[in-house]
Amino acid sequence: MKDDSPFTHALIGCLIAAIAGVLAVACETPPADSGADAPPGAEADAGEATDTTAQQTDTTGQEPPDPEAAIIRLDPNDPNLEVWRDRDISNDPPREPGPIRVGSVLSFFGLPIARTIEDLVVGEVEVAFMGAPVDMGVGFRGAGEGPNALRAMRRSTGSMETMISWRRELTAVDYGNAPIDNLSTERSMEPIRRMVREIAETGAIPVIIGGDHSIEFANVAGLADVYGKENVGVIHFDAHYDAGGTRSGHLISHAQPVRRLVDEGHILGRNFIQVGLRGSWPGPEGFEWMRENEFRYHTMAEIDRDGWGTVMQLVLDEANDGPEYLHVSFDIDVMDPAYTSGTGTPVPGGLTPREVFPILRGLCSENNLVGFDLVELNPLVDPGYTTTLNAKQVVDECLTGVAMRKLGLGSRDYLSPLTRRDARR
Ligand SMILES: [Mn+2]
Repeated sequence: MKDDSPFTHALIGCLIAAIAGVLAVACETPPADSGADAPPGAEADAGEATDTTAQQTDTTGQEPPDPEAAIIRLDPNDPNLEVWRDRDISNDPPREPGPIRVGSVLSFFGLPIARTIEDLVVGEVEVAFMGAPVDMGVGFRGAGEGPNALRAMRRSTGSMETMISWRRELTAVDYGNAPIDNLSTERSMEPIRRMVREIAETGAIPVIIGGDHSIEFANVAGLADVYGKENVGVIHFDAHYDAGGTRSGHLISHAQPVRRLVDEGHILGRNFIQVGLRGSWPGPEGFEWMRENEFRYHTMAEIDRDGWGTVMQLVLDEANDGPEYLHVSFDIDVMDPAYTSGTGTPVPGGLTPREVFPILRGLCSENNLVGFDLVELNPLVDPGYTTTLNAKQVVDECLTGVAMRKLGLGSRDYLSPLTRRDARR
C-alpha cells in the first residue's frame, strides 16, 4: 500500500537529509592518511590493500569534478527504504514468549530460535547468535553465505580438552539474521548495530556470524552503545589490520572498521589488540598510525621469532590489563590458508588450529566477554568444508571458555583431569 500523506513525505525527507548529512560530514573530515598507507610496491592484494588516493593531481588547471554530481540518490518513495525497520512478526502464531525449539530446521548448532526481545528476556538467554550476511564490504560474493553455511554444520559441540559442553551449561539461541541492505555496506551497518544493541541490552552475549569484516564496526559500536564508549576492549584476530583510510570515497568496507571505531571514539587504541598481522598490508604508515594510537599488536613475524607460547601468554596478559568488557573479533583469515582457504583475502603463513583454539578458550574464560564475531567465512570457495569446519570450532572454543568461566574454571591452563598425563591416578 502506497502512503502519499504529506507527513510520510516529510518523514522520509528528514531521513534522506539525515543520511545526506552523515555523508557530508564524512566527506568534510577524511581520515588523516587518506589511503596513503599502502606499502611501497604493494599492488592490489585481493581487494584488501587497494586504498586509492582520494584526489588525483590536477595538471589541467581545471576545477575538479563535483563528487556530489556523481551520486545516484536513493528513491525516497521506496516503501523498503528503511532496512532497519522492526522485524515483521505479524504472521507469527500467538504464543508465550521464550525460545522456540525448531527440531530439524537449521539453526546455529541446532539451537532454539528467538524472534523478539521478550523471547530473550523470558528465556533468560545468555548467548544469542545472529547472522550478518554482508558481502559488499569485501567486494565480491560469498561471505554473505557464511551464516547459513555455519547453520548447516552438524551440531555437536564441546571437546575432550575440557569435557565441558557449552550447550549444556549456557542458554543459547539463534536470533536470526540482521535485515541488511545487500546493495550497500554503509546502509547495512545500522540494522546490525541495532540488533547487537538489542541483544546486549538484555545482558546476553551477541555472537555475530558474518559476513565480511565491515560488520566489526557495527558490532563494537553496538556494544559501546550499551556498555559505554571506551569501556570495551577488542582482540582483533586477522591477517590484516583493517584500519585503512578512505577508498573511492567509501569510509566503511571490510578494510576499515577499526579506523572508524577509533575515529568515532567507541574504542581507545590502547584497548585494541591485534594478533596475526602479515603480508603486504599495512605499510609503515599503518603501523605508525597504530603506534600513535597506542595499539598493541603481535605480527606473525613476532610470533615466528618468539614462539606462539610466549606471544599467547602476552596477549592473554594484555587482555586482562584492559577495560572491564571484552569483544573478540575473529577474521578466519588469521589462520593459514591450509586450514581456511574459504575466505576472501587469504594470506600464507598464518596461525594453525592448534595455536588458535587454546587462546580462544583462555580469552573467553578469563575475561568478561560481551561480544564475539566470526567473519570472512566464504563457503563458495570452500570446496572441502575445511574452512567451515574450523570456523565452527573457533566459535565452539570461545563458548567453551564462556562456560568454563560460569563454572568457576576460568583459566588459560585448564584442561580436564581425564585427558592429561599428569593427572593420571
Ligand atoms: Mn579482516
